[in-house]
Amino acid sequence: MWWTRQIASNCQRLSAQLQWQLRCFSTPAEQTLGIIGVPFAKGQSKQGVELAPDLLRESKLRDVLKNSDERLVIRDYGNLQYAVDETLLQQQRQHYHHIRNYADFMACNLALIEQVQQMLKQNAQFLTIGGDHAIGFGSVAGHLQHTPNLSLVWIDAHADINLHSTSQSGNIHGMPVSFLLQQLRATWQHAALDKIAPNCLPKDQLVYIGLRDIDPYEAFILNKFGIRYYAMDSVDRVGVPKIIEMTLDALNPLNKIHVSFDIDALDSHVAPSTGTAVRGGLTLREGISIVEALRDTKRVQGMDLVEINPKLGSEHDVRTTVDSGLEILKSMFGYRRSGARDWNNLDTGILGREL
Ligand SMILES: *[C@@H]1O[C@H](CO)[C@@H](O)[C@H](O)[C@H]1NC(C)=O
Ligand SMILES: [Mn+2]
Repeated sequence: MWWTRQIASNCQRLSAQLQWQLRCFSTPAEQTLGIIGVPFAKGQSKQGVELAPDLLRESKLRDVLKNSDERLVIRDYGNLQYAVDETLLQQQRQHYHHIRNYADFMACNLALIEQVQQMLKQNAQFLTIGGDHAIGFGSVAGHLQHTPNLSLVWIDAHADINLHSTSQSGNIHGMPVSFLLQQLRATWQHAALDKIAPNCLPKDQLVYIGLRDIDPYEAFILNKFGIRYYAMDSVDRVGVPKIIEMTLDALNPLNKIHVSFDIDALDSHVAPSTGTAVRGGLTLREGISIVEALRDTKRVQGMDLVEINPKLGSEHDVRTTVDSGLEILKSMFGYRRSGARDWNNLDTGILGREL
């Protein structure tokens, strides 16, 4: 009968429309990811880290992320540009001439602070690709200006919490955390931090994982302020699951989370191409476990991946390091080794009626 066909076709249309609407609602704004490359290499003395953002893009970063969660909408903002002005050069000459490239460090991070806020206005989450870890300051500080109630998980072989007065190398990639904490701000009294990044990180909302090369003054600072850090000896003693549990217990459950991942947190077998490799680090599986667990909180809003240096080691070393970095990103942005996923987007039609 014509009218049954009519009803059937109306139903089909309605159901298609409903499905389309469901799809729209299940692809909410929270699936948008902004990416910025920061080819900054002046926080340390080895050339090459500035090549990592473009190398990751050439290594199919976008496809890897897209395959980890097909609902992700990726906006790549290219590589950050900055210009050094006379005020910063003057600050450097007068107060910070004993550390390397202060003016460049500050100019780059000022631009990054703006960029991160811009990305968070337009996207639910962001990824900053270094460059060396000096850019951790701007990435987290920009995040804090947008989201004052923030927790930070710093996954690294090093604590990166030197002051200009305690650093032996003068390399500023070993100092970014000291710019972020309320308690250490006074040590940067000529940097005008209250003006450029007024929101600080409370020391109880910082957790380190993976440390194994801590300078004496850094150890003093960590202990004096009671900063939580799970060095590799803790990983050995209690294992990664317990460390994740203690980390999540320590962080305010209402806060968003920033994950700053230095590739040198991973063992130098799986991440050889990095400037300050240290043996005895996290296995790739441990690294993946940590980011999977953080991701599962649904609170991660920003991430850094830094210190991949394509000019160090053999071609094979570089490939291994980039692949490890991509595995970490894949798990952070939704891939699950268990196969667990959101079934809504799966076309189950091909399974036939039995399933
Ligand atoms: C941040 O936390 C404070 C309490 O610690 C709370 O009063 C405030 O509403 C929070 N802000 C946001 C934006 O959630
Ligand atoms: Mn680091």
